[in-house]
Amino acid sequence: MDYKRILTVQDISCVGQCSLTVALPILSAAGHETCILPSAVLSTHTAGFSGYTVRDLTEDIPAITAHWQKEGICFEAVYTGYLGSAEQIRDVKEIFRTCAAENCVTIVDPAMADNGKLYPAFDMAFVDQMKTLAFEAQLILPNITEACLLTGYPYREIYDEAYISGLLDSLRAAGAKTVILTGVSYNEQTTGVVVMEGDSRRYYAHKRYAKGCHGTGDVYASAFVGAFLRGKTAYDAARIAADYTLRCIEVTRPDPSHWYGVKFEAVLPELIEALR
Ligand code: PXL
Repeated sequence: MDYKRILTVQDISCVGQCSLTVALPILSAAGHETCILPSAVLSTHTAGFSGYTVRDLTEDIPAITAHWQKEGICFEAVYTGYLGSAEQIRDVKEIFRTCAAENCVTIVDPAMADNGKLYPAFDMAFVDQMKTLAFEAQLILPNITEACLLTGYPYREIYDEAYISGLLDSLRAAGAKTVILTGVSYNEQTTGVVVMEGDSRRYYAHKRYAKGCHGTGDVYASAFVGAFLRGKTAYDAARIAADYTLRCIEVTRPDPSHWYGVKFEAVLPELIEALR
């Protein structure tokens, strides 16, 4: 089996089933050694809770990575998610250079916005830094809002295939390599992802539930990374991650008290089976 040492850089939301509390178990279940670098510690995620605490760990990162360098520790893949500050993005780009094993795979989920809006912690200075990280990475997983912010392409809630095609052209022109564009839906019944690799663009669609769930972007990206690093093609990894995320939503939907995340743990065996 392909056993990879991955570094994932994202926040710890102590409660809320997103970022590291999702990435670590999913990547481990996918069979990879998963090293972590927390970008910040929050009492909860920022979507739907109020009065959450935040400790930005930007200051700690240079010493942590200097220690890894001294120990000769490097990673076969680096996967970034929700980051703590614009300044921290510079340090993360440095990790791509200093802690990368030969042929290291760099994957950026530019987790900063959804539904046409930036998350509360971020501003356009953060977006500008995120562009430099995203266009350096080998693979990015933006949703439509994030892809618009990365390119300046106008955000639209209602769109057609020509709009998505123009958005993908803009990403490519800006320097994006492989792109997994998430949350692409052309009708009420289905949603899906577009996988763009060079000149190839393929769409994978599946059932859509009217109400989205928090944290599914992180579940999706983590399952994608786990599958891709197990040697699946980008399209197959995108499909496996989409089917898994859909199952997470299905097991969570009957319990309205579980509004803050998805019960991804309950369907990990299905992800493991899909990776066989
Ligand atoms: O799921 C993305 C995410 C990660 N981390 C924090 C968040 C969010 C989305 O709102 O608030 C802290």
